[in-house]
Amino acid sequence: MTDSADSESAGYVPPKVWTWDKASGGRFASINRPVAGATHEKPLPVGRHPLQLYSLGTPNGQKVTILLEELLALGHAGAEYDAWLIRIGDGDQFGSGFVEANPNSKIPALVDRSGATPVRVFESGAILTYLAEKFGAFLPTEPAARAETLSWLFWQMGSAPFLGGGFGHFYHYAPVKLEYPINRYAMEVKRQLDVLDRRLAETEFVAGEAYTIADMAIWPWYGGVVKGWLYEAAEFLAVEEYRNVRRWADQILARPAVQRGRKVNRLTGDPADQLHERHDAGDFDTKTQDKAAAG
Ligand SMILES: N[C@@H](CCC(=O)N[C@@H](CS)C(=O)NCC(=O)O)C(=O)O
Repeated sequence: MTDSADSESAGYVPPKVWTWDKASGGRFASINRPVAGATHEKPLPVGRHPLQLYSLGTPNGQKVTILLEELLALGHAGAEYDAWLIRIGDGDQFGSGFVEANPNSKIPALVDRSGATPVRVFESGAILTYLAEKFGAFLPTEPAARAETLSWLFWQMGSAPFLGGGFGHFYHYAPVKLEYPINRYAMEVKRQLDVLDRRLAETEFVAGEAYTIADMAIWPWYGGVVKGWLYEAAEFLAVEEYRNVRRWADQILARPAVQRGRKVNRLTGDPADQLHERHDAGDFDTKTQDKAAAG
């Protein structure tokens, strides 16, 4: 199909200058806007732990809670954290306190209050790197291994928007099903899965023989796809083809810290897997949504 035939079939001719059409609809219409900054005054809550996380249990949020749970499992008591829920569907990311923590208004955002001056960190890849360096874990220091880990971490940061914002949006969330973007992004996502599958045929974990922050970043997205958790797209993408990714996804899921991390700040799925806020290690036993409903 030519470009012009495609735009005719979609019935859209771009105007000379784009303007904000509030009525454009779609799943995220109520929160999407073309300007940055706060919409309302709302300071962020602060708990008793050194690390304050403001997040939601989406794949981008899970990366950080998985790392924090892994650090705690290794015995790093300084990784104790309060995980506060940011309801992005309600616009919490546009509150003044959140915008101070992340001027980009997207979860996750971390504030480290362990020192004399609070340190804000935003962008999940930056948060993973900051915490891995702070605790000296899950990011190799030997230059070649470190380069490989950071390469895969940045691969995830650059690739996942095609999976989520591209494929997931047009296949699952868009109010109309359009062949052109679904084809374009399905092709790219399958290419990305093949990149991972070939890599994971060579090595146990994505950056080599050690489990690193690269696995923690990639797993919630690409592990989620092959497990059939994202966009109801497992059959469409024929994920059974990616045998090495499936082997790796199961291996990561078997880790108790991963199982805990993926529950934190989660608002969807089985109530037993939803811990809306985490302020104490014991919350996993007492405060998941099934316990809340029962109690
Ligand atoms: N590159 C960012 C992406 C973060 C992101 O897209 N967060 C989404 C949820 S998964 C969000 O907060 N969306 C709210 C909005 O767009 O207003 C990261 O990795 O931290």
